[in-house]
Amino acid sequence: MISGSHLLGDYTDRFWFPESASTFSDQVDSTFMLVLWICIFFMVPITFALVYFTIRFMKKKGEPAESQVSHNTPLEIAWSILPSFLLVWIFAKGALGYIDQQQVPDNADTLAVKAFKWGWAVDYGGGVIHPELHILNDQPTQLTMRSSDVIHSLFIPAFRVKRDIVPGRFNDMWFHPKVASQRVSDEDLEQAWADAKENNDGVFDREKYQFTEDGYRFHDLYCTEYCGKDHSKMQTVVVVHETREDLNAWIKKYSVRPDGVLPAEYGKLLYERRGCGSCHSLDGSRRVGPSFLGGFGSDREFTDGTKGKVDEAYIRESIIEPKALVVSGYNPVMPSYKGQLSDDDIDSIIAFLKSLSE
Ligand code: HEC
Ligand SMILES: [Cu+2]
Repeated sequence: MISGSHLLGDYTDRFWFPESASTFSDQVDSTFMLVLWICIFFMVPITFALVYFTIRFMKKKGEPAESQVSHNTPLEIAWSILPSFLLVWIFAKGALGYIDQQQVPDNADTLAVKAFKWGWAVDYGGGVIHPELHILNDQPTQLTMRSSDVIHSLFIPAFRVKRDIVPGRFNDMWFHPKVASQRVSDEDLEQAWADAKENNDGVFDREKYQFTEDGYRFHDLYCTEYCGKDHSKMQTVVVVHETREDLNAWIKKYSVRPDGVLPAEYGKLLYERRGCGSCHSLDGSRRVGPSFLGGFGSDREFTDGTKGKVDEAYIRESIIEPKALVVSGYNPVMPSYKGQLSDDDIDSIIAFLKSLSE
């Protein structure tokens, strides 16, 4: 799980904009700067004139106020028409940028992204679902996004793209990344893992090392629509791969339980990667759902009045069809993972839950 509630990336060497990493960035930044400079251009002389006139035409105390305002038609026409050209300029520049962002190129890669309270699930096909967004450099990429609960909003500051994700419909966005993420050296990666095991219970702190578990530098991706208690933790990373081979190798690495990894260990990995932790704790505390600690083998009462025991079949059903039996005292808000977790994945999760009750 990600700790803290700030961004993962390090912006200390930046004055204000994050890195400009997509073909949209320059357009968005120059529009912003245009508006900013127009504002400064007018604000400075107007402020000076305001202060100057206030002093210049001040009346002594007791003198009656008088008004000599009369019309100056040419002046009024000029200050109405000239600024309207500026407004049209701003509008045209903004509209052209907006139209670009609406027109998805035909050759774009498409990825399905699901937002949920409080995390992200990117579907890479073939059953590989991962919270990080991995894409190919110099390749237009479209995200088709949906939400399993409330309104979220996906924001990638380095790409200058942001769009709401509304439950019950698909929203999409696209971008064209133009800077590949660096890979750190194998030594640095090994050292970070050694540090994580020694000092952090094996939890890899991306914010501390400034690269991912797999050794890639990254951009931030986070939710910008206040969506509940852990909204501020709804953040992940974007990695831009240099080549298609490198991207596919990364995807393959996450496609099945690797050789030699025990089901219970893999179940813990899935628990972290797939965001079960935002609703199920491992320490006995109550979150949106019941804690996994000591759950296996215990008795349950359900909202339909029936009773049962937490066993393999019940866990499997809870994951595939969570609304079939809802534990008393909880709301039926768990999303179904039908088709998104393989049999082996579910067996691994069951093994992990068992290990928490031994
Ligand atoms: C949005 C919150 C949420 C997420 C995310 C979530 N769950 Fe749940 N889960 C719940 C709630 C609420 C319940 C209790 C109500 C019910 O039975 O549906 C529950 C119940 C369960 C149960 C039955 C627990 C018991 O002690 O009776 C299991 C097993 C379970 N979830 C597994 C998972 C797994 C595995 C994941 C991740 C792949 C997951 N859940 C993700 C909210 C969530
Ligand atoms: Cu959100």
